Amino acid sequence: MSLAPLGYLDAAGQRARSVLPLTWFTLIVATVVCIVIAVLLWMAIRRARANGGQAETRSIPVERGGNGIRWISVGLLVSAVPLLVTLVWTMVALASVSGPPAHPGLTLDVTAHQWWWEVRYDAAEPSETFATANEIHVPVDVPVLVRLHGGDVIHSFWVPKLSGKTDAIPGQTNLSWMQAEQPGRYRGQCAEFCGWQHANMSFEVVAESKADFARWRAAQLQPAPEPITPAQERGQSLVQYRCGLCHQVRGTSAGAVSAPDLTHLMSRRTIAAGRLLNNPGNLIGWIQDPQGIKPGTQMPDQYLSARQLADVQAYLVLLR
Ligand code: HEC
Ligand SMILES: [Cu+2]
Repeated sequence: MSLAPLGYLDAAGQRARSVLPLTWFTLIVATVVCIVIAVLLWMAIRRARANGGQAETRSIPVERGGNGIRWISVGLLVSAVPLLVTLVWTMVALASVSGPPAHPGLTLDVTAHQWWWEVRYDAAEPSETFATANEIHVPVDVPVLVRLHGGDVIHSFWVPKLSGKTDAIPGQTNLSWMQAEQPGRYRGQCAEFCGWQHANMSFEVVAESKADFARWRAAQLQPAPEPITPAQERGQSLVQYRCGLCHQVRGTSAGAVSAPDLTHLMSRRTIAAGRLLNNPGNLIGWIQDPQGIKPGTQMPDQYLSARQLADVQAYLVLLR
């Protein structure tokens, strides 16, 4: 499965960019400390070896003006200064990323579920709102406010290249935000252990030009395409009565919202929160055996006949 890389050592958005220098600073300091300690340890071991394997049992008195006290002072200073710098720097970085944008160009409601992400696009008009899953489209250079909700247990929303971590907690709305600088796909991941399939709870942020975003949004607002062939018609009625108690397909009687919205399923690159690439073959595999692919997932195995599976597939691939 090839998701966009989950890199946190470079940034593609304003919010991540203000944390990046601090990340590098602490990484370099920690690496230097590790190397210095390793070298000192190695020197001590060599010295003991040179002594015929016997540790030196000479005691050095720690007294004022003596050599011992001077080393302790130097050691304290060497560790206190970087710690102090890190503390102040952390406060400054926190202050610059904590405030959500005062005038967001787009507001999203993201609900974290075991183990997938529900994404709602708000608008003043109810007919202009829609939901999708595990793939968040945003326009570049626009501050995007993300209201985070917890569907069941505590999860954490993390898009390292664009935005820091913010927890999604049941019964509480936390705010996060991002502002992408360049078009691209950025990997996101649940960053708070939330159960068996925590590792398979990924998503992608797709940053695109304002025109591309407007086109995508207009397409998402459309109801599902109508079935054309008899197989697609059989598939649609099957989806309505077999899948519609969890899934929604707007424009049909499948209207439940406890699972990913399937209205424009085929517009997404992956399924099952990044677990599989979205293609007709993987779709069949998933529908037949979600428990084998993502053990413990909230979608039960469907036990469809080969004919039913083919019909469902014929209908689903229509949902662009
Ligand atoms: C009991 C509820 C339930 C039923 C019934 C159900 N599903 Fe699901 N389905 C889910 C849940 C929950 C997920 C999210 C699983 C995950 O990613 O961990 C899901 C995920 C999916 C996905 C992946 C969507 C995405 O964007 O990631 C597809 C496709 C899908 N289901 C198709 C179907 C079809 C077709 C049927 C009927 C034959 C069906 N489901 C029946 C609950 C259900
Ligand atoms: Cu999670």
